[in-house]
Amino acid sequence: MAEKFSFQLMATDGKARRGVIRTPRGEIRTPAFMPVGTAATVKAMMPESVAATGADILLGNTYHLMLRPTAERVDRLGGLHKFMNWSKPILTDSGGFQVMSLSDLRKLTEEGVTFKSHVDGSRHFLSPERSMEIQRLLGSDIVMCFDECPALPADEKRVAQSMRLSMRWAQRSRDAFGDRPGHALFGIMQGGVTPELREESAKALVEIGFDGYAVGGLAVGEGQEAMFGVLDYAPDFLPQDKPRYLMGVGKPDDIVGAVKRGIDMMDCVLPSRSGRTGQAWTRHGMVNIKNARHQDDPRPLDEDCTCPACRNYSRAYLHHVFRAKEMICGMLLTWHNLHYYQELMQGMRDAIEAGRFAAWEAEFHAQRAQGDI
Ligand code: PRF
Ligand code: ZN
Repeated sequence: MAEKFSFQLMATDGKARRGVIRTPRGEIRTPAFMPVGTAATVKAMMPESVAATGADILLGNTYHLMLRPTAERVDRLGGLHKFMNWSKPILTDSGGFQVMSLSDLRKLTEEGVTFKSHVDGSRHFLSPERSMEIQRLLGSDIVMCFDECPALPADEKRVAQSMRLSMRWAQRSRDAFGDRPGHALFGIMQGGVTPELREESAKALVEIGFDGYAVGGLAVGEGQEAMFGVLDYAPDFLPQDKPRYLMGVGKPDDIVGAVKRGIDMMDCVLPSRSGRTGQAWTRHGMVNIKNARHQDDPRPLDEDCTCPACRNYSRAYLHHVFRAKEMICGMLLTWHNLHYYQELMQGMRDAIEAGRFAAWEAEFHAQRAQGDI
């Protein structure tokens, strides 16, 4: 019999949780940060390097992969893990969110979304059933429900209608996913910044029953204060014994604030994308390597960081390769950023286990307040 998917809560400290997700492709230590591998690659990184930063799981995208190279082709080539040479778990987003933000000429109905590809203008259709099929063909370990995330600004009536559509799609996703031992299906809570809608959404999802629950519809322009406002109550609507995933978050301080409020998993393009635009994240905040103050600086980005960018290269070198638009700049800064993010997660996991999350968080904020020196 196939190994099962499970979540074990090992320790809590306040609302922060330390746990482990077990899958046939390996364990995911939580709180977990998932690097984004949209187009079957974490840009600028070899998969073994991504693993070396400490990542237990990657995120892939239904939307991008269905358009290019197509899910059927990935399936014929042995699945996404083999195709991209990543043998650990992969979570795939369902496509709805990306259709709304990236495609042209979208038409939304009860049945699903018709849209034009941002790659070549071709017409496509996504529905809960088709999204489940694509994620199965890709070989995803953690499959996300097909949902709709309303664009901001949106009034409460529109947010409520959209959330209820997402809940009907969640039931259709559950029915289409079926019973697949070793693979998990996560529901996605919507409801904007309205507590009653968040509660209604959570109840609908729990009634259907999922292996994990995502908080969707945040980090879409509402600001950190409003996001934390929702995270102060929304995780409490979800079962204690299932993983909770905050989609598309975020900056280091967003991540720390989310873990403090009971989130177990996150993903964001920020560490990889900002690496390619010359931004490095360190304990002291964000460093812009483009800045002329680095041009004669023989020191590494961060004296205490053990990543290859910091062990082997100076700020002066990183500045130079940025200015010269050399590819190694994006490679080194992405590696550093992913390493920093994974160290942040390890720091929080250790702190929760030791029951000293509050002290760890105070130190995190104190180091950032110092600034880059
Ligand atoms: N739904 C899905 N994917 C997402 C989101 C969502 O609400 C977000 C919101 N931050 C990011 N990615 N399916
Ligand atoms: Zn480093």
